[in-house]
Amino acid sequence: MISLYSGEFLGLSVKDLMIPSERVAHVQVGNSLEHALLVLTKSGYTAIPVLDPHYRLLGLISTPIIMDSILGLERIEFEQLDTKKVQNAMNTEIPRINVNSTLQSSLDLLVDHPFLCIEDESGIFEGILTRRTVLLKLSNQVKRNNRK
Ligand code: 2BA
Repeated sequence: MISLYSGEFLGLSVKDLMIPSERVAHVQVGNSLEHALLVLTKSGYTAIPVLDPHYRLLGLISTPIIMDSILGLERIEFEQLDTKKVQNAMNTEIPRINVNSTLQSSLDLLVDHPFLCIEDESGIFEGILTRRTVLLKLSNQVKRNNRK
């Protein structure tokens, strides 16, 4: 039986596993949907954070959201990419976690969300916690326990 209790996994702080903001692809709230689609395509990610000029977290933008917002009755209206703004299309109902929270409190959220945005007390974006990072840590922990 593998016990995952102990500070070694569940007690970790999200800060320990965070991808820091400077390594996270993001867009600014005033950017056009064309710019957002460019960043998404070039980075290879399907969804990325939206920030304001003060680096506060406002929401997420994704390729499906962009496609949906330029979907006309009979065709995709690509000419709208240039005029529509990220702020009118982004999803603002996103889970947020504090930089000092533990991994245990984030696990339930990661079931439904591929990544969680991390912010400090004043809402400044600090980075993201991804499923990959957590699963990698868990996998290493299980291997280490099996060797004991
Ligand atoms: P997705 O873009 O849907 O990516 C799903 C998974 O595919 C990723 O899981 C990762 O394992 C792989 N993947 C996709 N694009 C990749 C790339 N350019 N380089 C390496 N691996 C790539 P996770 O790593 O757990 O990430 C979960 C979600 O977190 C991603 O979903 C994306 O929306 C976001 N994400 C991860 N790293 C990011 C970063 N540096 N900047 C912005 N968003 C990021």
